[in-house]
Formats: sequence, C-alpha cells, structure tokens
Amino acid sequence: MFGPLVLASFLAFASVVSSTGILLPLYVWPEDDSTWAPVYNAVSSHPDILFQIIVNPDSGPGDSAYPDENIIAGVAKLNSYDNVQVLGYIPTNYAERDISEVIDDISIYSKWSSNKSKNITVSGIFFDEAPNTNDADKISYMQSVSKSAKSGCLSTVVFNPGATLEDGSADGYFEAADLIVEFENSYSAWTTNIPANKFSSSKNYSKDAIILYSAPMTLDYEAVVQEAQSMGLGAAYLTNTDNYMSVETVQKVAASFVQ
Ligand SMILES: *[C@@H]1O[C@H](CO)[C@@H](O)[C@H](O)[C@H]1NC(C)=O
Ligand SMILES: *[C@@H]1O[C@H](CO)[C@@H](O)[C@H](O)[C@H]1NC(C)=O
Ligand SMILES: CC(=O)N[C@H]1CO[C@H](CO)[C@@H](O)[C@@H]1O
Repeated sequence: MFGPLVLASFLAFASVVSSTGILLPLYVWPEDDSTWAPVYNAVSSHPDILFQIIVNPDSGPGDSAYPDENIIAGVAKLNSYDNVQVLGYIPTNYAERDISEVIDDISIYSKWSSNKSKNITVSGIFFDEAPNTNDADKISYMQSVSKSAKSGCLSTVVFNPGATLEDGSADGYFEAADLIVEFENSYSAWTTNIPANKFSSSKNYSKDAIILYSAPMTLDYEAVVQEAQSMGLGAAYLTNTDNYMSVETVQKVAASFVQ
C-alpha cells in the first residue's frame, strides 16, 4: 500500500479526506495561547479531518466591530490551518429573536472577514437555539437568516435545534442549512436509543451532526465516532463537561476517527 511519504503527499493534495468532520463548540475564553492549544494540536495532527470550530465572543459577536485581542489572536491562529472553518455563534431563541438583531450579528461577523489584515475570516454561522418545529413562519425565518449569512460571504450555515426535526419540516430546514445538529444531548441519552430514531430522515445523514456532552474521558468515544462515520453523518463531537467550557476531549475525539 502507500508508504508514509506517498500518503503524506496524497493528504497534502486531498487536504480533507474524512467525510465526517468535527463540529467543536469552542466557547472557552482564550486567556492566553495555552487555552486553545489542545485544539491547535488536534487540528495540526489530523490534517485529514475538517474541524468546524464555533467561536462565541459574547453570546454572539458582541457589540463592537471587532472582538477582543485574545479572540483575534486565537481565531487568526485557527485560520492558519487549512482543515479549519471558523463559524460565528448567533442565538435565535427558537426563531423568536428579533430578526434584525440576528442580521446585525451576521453583519459583524461578515465585517471580521472583510478586514484581511486581522486574519479573522469567519467561514459561516452556527445558529444556536434553532427551531425544530413544523411551523412555516419559523422555517421561513431560518431560511431568511441563512440567506443573509450566505450573501455576506458566510457560506457555511449550521442550525442547532439539538433535537429531531418535526415531521414535515426537514425539507424546509435542510434546504437552508449545510449542517443541522439533530442531536445535542448527553452521552447516556445517545446510547439509550437506536441512532436512526434520532434523525428526521436517513436521507439527510450527510448534513446531520451530533454533539454529545457529559461524556467522561473513560467512555468509549471510538464506538460513537466510528458509528457516526459509518452512518455518514456530517459531523460529530463529544465533550466531558456539560457546558463546553473545556477542550480536554478534542484530541481523544480526533484520535477516534478511522480512515
Ligand atoms: C483592519 O485591521 C487593521 C489591523 O488591526 C486596523 O488597523 C484597521 O483599522 C482595520 N480596518 C477597519 C476598516 O476596521
Ligand atoms: C495574518 O497572517 C499573515 C500570513 O500568515 C501573518 O503574516 C500575519 O502576522 C497574521 N496577522 C495576524 C494579526 O495574526
Ligand atoms: C438535502 C437533502 O438530502 N434533503 C433531504 C432530507 O430528507 C428529506 C426527507 O425527509 C428529503 O426529501 C430531502 O431531499
């Protein structure tokens, strides 16, 4: 088969080969370079995995044009890796938040991207507290904010309802999103039911993501990641905390991927 040199050059050309990626909520504040170092290490040691990394300066981008210096330094560093897409966090309060506020947040992230000298380009938006209901107004709200992001060059759009989309709503939501987190729950909730019951349709697996919290380091991450890969899910992540304020598990998750 391939020798290490051949494989290395293949990876350099193909850049990202695993179809399941990592969707990492990176909410921990970067006190200094060391805070996000486990993420930089996982990203650089797994160039074949796409890392979609959500940054969240202030439950959204915050009110000023640019984020704090520590965030700027961290995001610039993340952007120096080819296998990273940085996504900006925006809550929608289940499509009840005033849509003009959501659009203002999108504009701020879009402006980060336009100042090339800062290297804080954002590739897309992670819309948190996304609705999962079969409600025409909510579907239309999500379609509007997605369009607004994409027209601001934030081309990757992720919705996080965290739960299965209601019957009849999958087409409308999936049409507007590149990825939908249909399962955000504890590790133990994941293991209690068969996976197929957690998604609206197996037709959308490649655009589905799971985020499992409260998954102690001693648990079998490989089984979950490899199941996600074999189902052809778009992305997966596991964390040992229940608040995403630690990046202790990122290396273990990345190491659980098989090629
Ligand atoms: C872009 O970033 C540079 C470097 O930090 C800064 O000096 C400049 O004012 C910014 N430009 C705009 C339009 O904000
Ligand atoms: C932006 O990236 C360029 C090229 O990689 C680098 O020279 C520069 O120092 C970076 N600027 C910041 C603010 O990180
Ligand atoms: C993008 C995509 O594959 N969408 C599919 C999601 O699942 C529904 C069935 O619920 C299909 O009709 C869509 O085509």
